[in-house]
This record gives sequence, structure tokens and C-alpha cells, in this order.
Amino acid sequence: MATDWRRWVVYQIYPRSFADSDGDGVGDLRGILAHVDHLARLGVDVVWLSPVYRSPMDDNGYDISDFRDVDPLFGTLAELDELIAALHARGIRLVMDLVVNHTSDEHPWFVGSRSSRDSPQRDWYWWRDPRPGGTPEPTNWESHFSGSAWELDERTGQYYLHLFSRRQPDLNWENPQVRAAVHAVMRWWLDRGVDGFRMDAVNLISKDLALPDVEPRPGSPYGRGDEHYVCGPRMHEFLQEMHREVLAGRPGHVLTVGEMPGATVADAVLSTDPARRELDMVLPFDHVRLDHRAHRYDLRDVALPALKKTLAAWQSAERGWYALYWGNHDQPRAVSRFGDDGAHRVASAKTLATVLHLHRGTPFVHQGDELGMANAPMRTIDDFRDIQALNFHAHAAARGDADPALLAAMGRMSRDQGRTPMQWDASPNAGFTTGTPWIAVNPDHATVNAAAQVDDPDSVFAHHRRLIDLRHTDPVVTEGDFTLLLPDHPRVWAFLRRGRDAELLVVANFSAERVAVRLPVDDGWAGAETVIANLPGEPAVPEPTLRPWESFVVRRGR
Ligand code: TEU
Repeated sequence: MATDWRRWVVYQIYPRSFADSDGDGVGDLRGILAHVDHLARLGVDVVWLSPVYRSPMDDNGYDISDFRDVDPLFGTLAELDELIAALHARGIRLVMDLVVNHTSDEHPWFVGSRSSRDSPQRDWYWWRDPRPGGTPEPTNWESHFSGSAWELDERTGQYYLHLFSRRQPDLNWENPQVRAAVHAVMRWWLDRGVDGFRMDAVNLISKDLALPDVEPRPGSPYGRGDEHYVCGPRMHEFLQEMHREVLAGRPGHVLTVGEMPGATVADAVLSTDPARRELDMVLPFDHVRLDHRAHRYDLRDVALPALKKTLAAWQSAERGWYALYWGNHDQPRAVSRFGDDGAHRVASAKTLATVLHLHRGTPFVHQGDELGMANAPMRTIDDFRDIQALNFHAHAAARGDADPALLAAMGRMSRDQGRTPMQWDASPNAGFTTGTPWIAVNPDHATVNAAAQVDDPDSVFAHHRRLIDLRHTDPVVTEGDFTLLLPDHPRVWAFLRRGRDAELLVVANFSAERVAVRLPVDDGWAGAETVIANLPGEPAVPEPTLRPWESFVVRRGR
């Protein structure tokens, strides 16, 4: 077991879509327990488990009504204990999803808070009076799930803030009792044996107390309030307090991953500087927003140099540590978005993995990435399940804007694409369930599935396993510095990682064309040892002709 957490690779499980043991069409803990050997075989060090807590499931569990229990849909606390033990027995750690920017509206804290203006918990959430001018809501901020970020509570005549669904009221972190309650939840889970937290939207916990309005979007009374709550004034203070109160002095390493939509490189460097005692790593969004114009369904093409430079910007700083990912449960499938899910699915899935795993940071494998799972056909509104997609479409329809172009963009970019069932085998529901799956299985599971890959040395799965092994055995992968080569090349992604005693050269063709390239490295690279390649043959360094989606890593001593 690697002891330096920087050598760990994280695997994300979205429990609803991983494996269903009881035939209700929804994945569960027993389903995960049945597949722990898949994870051990892949060689990952950490599992990040998306929420399994009690929840009304307005946002598939990111709306929590009891932080200290498992929802019956997923199983029981005893089964979660069993899962922790089964993972630990294989040297794999478990990281829980800590969702504390908000709770469910059914959480007892919110039920108490909304019961009256005098409730002792009133101040645990953001309550404000209607205002006379502007929008009746206290600010004109738009929710991430469409419409106002404020909801009127008729009974007490005040609005409460919800940056996400109206059933996800934002906690008021200004109140020290709220922070203490969150710390207690974290200690409770650590005492139970979990090994860390992926902290949901943790850079939204500190808001500008003046609650200023923003410039509305054209044609709408509302606009994105980001500038008033992304990495807000007290965020670092709250993270440092959390470290002091919960993490300091714990035995072993408690892994902390801060999901930070909208954070800058400077924010991430501050949050992950070990001397400041905040977080291990930041999960960034820059690269998954390059293709958005006004919103996630208003798409533009991204030229390769922009993508390369975005990832390179996370690497150059001496300090700063990032979660590296192409996809997760909020993003479409990597191979469909950044690769080629047609003729070059296998080659491009491997190349995406090579480039990601060889960057400096911690690679995150989203369930199914290790198989090269692609986007599924989603064509009509009935194909979607996600509250973000459904609300967006309903709001567009109300304005008369729900045209075929919107559905096409939703089919490419919806969060549901990252949530289609895990493809275990070629059987009718891909081995995911014996019942009716809650969201359709991708028909390509007839060929793209785990059973077909785990024993095949040429599979996308085997390629991931080799990359994970490489990180465990070659310190240059974690420790080496980073230099982007040919930053403006439109097709080739190449970089150097230089460690104390050795260096790695990574070269990838991000296109379906053959590309001849002269790499700006010395001739001493000729004959360097190939450590990983996705196509057969010895690469001709430093002047290779790359086949479609070809990639390789070569190594030499210093
Ligand atoms: O996501 C936070 C977030 O800001 C985005 O990834 C979000 O999906 C996007 O803004 C919607 O357009 C986290 C979780 O990963 C996501 O699944 C939850 O819905 C969200 O927080 C609320 O808990």
C-alpha cells in the first residue's frame, strides 16, 4: 500500500448507477460489495462514494436529510460498515461525499429553521424579507438549477437561499453552531472508519454578507451570482477551522478533496498549500467549462491548445495540487467529449487516460472510464432524469425556447450521461440490474463491458491498470516537474516530467489524422525506453509520425 497520498488514484462510484443487488433498478451497497474485486484488480487506492445518506432524492442524494444514516434505497449502515471493511481488506480507502453547503429541506435542521421566525435554528439558513425594489427576492441571483436562488416560505413570509434546487437550502456558515454541527458529522464518520471527504461545492460556503445584485442575463431578471459566493471572504478561514477541529491529530492520512466550481488557480494554490492546513487537493472546473458559452447547453468548439494550456496552468505552480479528471457524475462521458467515440473509441480512451494520469495531481477515474464507456443516445425529454436538465428544459419551454437544438445539446452535455448504468457484461441490462434500470443502459454495452475487457491485455481496462501501476512504481509521475511542449500545436499534446533521477516524455495525437511532428527535445531521447503505449511498435523519438489517437510515454535517466 503506497503511504504517500500523492501516489493514490481515486475511483468514483455513483451508487445509483454502479450495481443493483435487489432488482429495484437502482444501484445499492450490496451491489458495490459484489464488485470490490473489480476495483482491486484495477489497482485503485481510494473509492469516492457519491452520497448514500438518507435523502428525498431531489438531486439523487446531494440533498441530505440525515447525515448519519444510509438511505434504505441504498441499504443500511451495517452494509456500509461491511463495504468499508471489504475495501480496507484490499488496501482501498473510502472517501465519503460531504455535502454541507446545503441540506435537504427535509433535514431536521431546516424543518426547525423554517418553523418560525423565532426558531433557535432560524439563523442556520439564509432567511431574508421580500424587498420593495428590484426583484421581490432578496437578490436577483439565479439558481444553478434555473429560476431564482430564493424561495418564499409562505408561512413566515420570508425567502430562503438555495444555490441549487429549492429543496436544497443553503446552510449559513456564518453561524458557529452550524460549523460545529458539520465538524461533529465529520468526526462521526472518521470514527466509523472512513478515510476522507470529497467536499461538495465547498467553495460556496462563504457568501458576501451584503448580498449584492448582479447584472441580469439578457432577457431574464436573474443572473449568475458567482462573484458574491465563489471562494467568498471567509472560505479559507472556515477550511482552516475545519482542519483544526476535525482533521488535525487524526492517525493516518485523512484525504480531503474540495470541489470548487469557479475557483482560480490562485484560490487552489492557497487552499492546497500544506503550510496553510486547508485541503489536500482542489477539484477544478476550468477545463470542463471551456466548451460552455452562456451555459452548459450553449456550446462552442474548443481548440486543443486551449485545453492543453488550461491543464498546464494547474501544473506550473510550485505549490497547489489538483484532482485530475475528464468526467464524473456531473459531466458527459470523456471519450465522447474529448476523444472519439466512433472509429477510435478504444485508442482515444487510452490516450485520454495516458495524458490525464501523467499530469501532476491526483487522477480520478469515474466508473466506466476504465472501460471507455461513451455517451448514450438521449433524444427526447423522457430520456433524461436529472433535475438540472429537466428544470432547464421546463424553463426554456415556458419561454418558448425548448427547440430541437436544446435537446441535441442536452444529449451531448447532460449530467445524465455520466450516470448511465455501469456496463458489467453483454446481458440485457448490462449486468447492472435484473429489474428495470432507473435510467436506460447504453445499447453499446453489447460490446463495451467489463467482462469483455478485464482479461484482455489490449483493453482500455488493462491500459488503466498499467497507468495506475506506473504511478505506484515510478516516483517521477507524482514528483516530477512539468513542461508543456508545442503549446500551440493543434493536434499533438506533448509534455515532459522531470524527476530527480529520471524523466518522462509524454506524446499524444489528439486527432483522427496521421501527424508527423518534430518534438522540441534533444536527440538523447532516441532509443529511450517505452513505458506505456496504446498502439504496437517503437515510437521514433524525437521525430515520430503518430497514427490516429496514438500516444506513448518514454523514459530515460538524468
Ligand atoms: O456540483 C456542484 C456544481 O456546481 C456543478 O458541478 C453542478 O453540477 C452544475 O453547476 C450544475 O449545472 C455538486 C455535485 O457534484 C452535484 O451533483 C450536485 O448537484 C451539486 O453539487 C449540489 O449538491
